[in-house]
Amino acid sequence: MIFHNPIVPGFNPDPSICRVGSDYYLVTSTFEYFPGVPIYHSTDLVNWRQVGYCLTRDSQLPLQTSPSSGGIYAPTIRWHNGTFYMVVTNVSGMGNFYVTANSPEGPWSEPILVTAQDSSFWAIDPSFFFDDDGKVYFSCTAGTATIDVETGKLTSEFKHPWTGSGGRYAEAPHLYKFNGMYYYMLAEGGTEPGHMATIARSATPEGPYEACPHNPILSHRDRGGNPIQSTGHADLFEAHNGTWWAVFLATRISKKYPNVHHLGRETFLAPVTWDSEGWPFIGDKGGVELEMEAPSFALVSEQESKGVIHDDFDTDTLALPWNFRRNPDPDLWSLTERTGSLTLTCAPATLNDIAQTAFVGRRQQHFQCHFSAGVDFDPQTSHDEAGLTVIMNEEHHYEIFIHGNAEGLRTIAVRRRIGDLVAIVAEEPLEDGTVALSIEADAEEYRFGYARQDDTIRIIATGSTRYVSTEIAGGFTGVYLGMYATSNHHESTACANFDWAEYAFD
Ligand code: 6LW
Repeated sequence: MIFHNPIVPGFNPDPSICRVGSDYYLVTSTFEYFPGVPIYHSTDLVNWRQVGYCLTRDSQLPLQTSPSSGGIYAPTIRWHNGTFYMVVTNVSGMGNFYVTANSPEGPWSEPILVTAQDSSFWAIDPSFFFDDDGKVYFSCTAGTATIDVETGKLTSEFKHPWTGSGGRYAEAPHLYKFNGMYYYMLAEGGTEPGHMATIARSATPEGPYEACPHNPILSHRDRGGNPIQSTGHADLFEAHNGTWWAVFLATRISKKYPNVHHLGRETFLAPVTWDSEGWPFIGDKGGVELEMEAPSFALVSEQESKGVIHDDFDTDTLALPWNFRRNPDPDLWSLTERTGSLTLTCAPATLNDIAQTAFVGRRQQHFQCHFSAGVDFDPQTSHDEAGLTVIMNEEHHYEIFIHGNAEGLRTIAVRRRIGDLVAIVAEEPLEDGTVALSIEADAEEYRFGYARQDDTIRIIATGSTRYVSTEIAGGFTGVYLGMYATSNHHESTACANFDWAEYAFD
């Protein structure tokens, strides 16, 4: 049976996985988005369902001033003696810390900071390894040290067990014990197309480590034109049936734009094979495919290839896929102000600002998708606007929005911001009443439109996927599709009521 990669599509980079019996839990990086670090559950490695977030409170996740691609980098999840540990870095403040829980749904603890013996340290990509003798090792880009997991205090100096095979940016270390040997895996080459996973091993955790003779054990650096690029940042594990696997990040490119990607770095799965000398390979000698042989226990028929996720905002908590950019300001959003609607108050901050905005959005997870929402919005001044956005970061985003013009009439417009070029590319008058705003996407472009009542959608502008890609916009995230409201740096009490929102994909 064949399964489809990516197993967790859309912006879900730096995956880490742990197994509890035949249950698997996976976490990914979230940068400036709130809540942070989604936790996904699977029993078959190919169907994943989000069960919560590890970081749900301001005290765990201060991101108020985080720029795009600041905040939360590269979590590792481990389970030991009945406790889940999720260790991660907040590069916009807290540094390296971990939270613990008895159940993956939470509650997760307050953060425990990782503190070095004598001084502070700056590093990313933290990981825990629980050895059989009770020692716990903390690895990160600064090296490996022993740690007291009750207090977060490191109990030895950092030492690099192995510095890699010579690629730039040796990072994402994970220390493991497999078949009586210690294995130390790294990512090298940077997270772009030169990305790879490399490994070394030793009879003791301290070393000396011997490099795998066939490093890299995963890379598409020489597979230009392959629809999958930038494979790396992996986590290895043995499944409950004795087979071996890796999860790792990779990007998908389109035929028209083979040198850019806009859906972010996504989570992929591939089998791991061991050679007779005890060295692993991920996939087919380091190469992976969009379709691969599934684990024998996988329910491949359930893997979703199309679907509609519709939200009527009838509950008093937001459904799991929705996120804020940075910590939400409770004055800017509500599910109770108008029953059955998501209300966003026009915030002074715009999507261009590194600030708490009135924004609720979700990952774009598929090239081909349709994001739409019904909105009731009466701008009070010509500064008020509300609508839908395709956003990669503050400097690269497209909007379809309703606003009031100087004559006090409503108009609907499409704006594209590409770096320092900002343009309204379409605008037309709009009668009173609720409107369905619509963004249709394929691999190459977004089509912005709207519909009144039961009318068909009228497309008024397009925007290229290329200019919201990571290679153009910079950073580590992927495109979000969201609802927003702003008063463009003025005071306002105008509210936009979103009665429903829908994400459909095929
Ligand atoms: C992460 C590093 C990386 O910390 O990108 O691809 C950084 N690997 O390991 C941000 O995701």
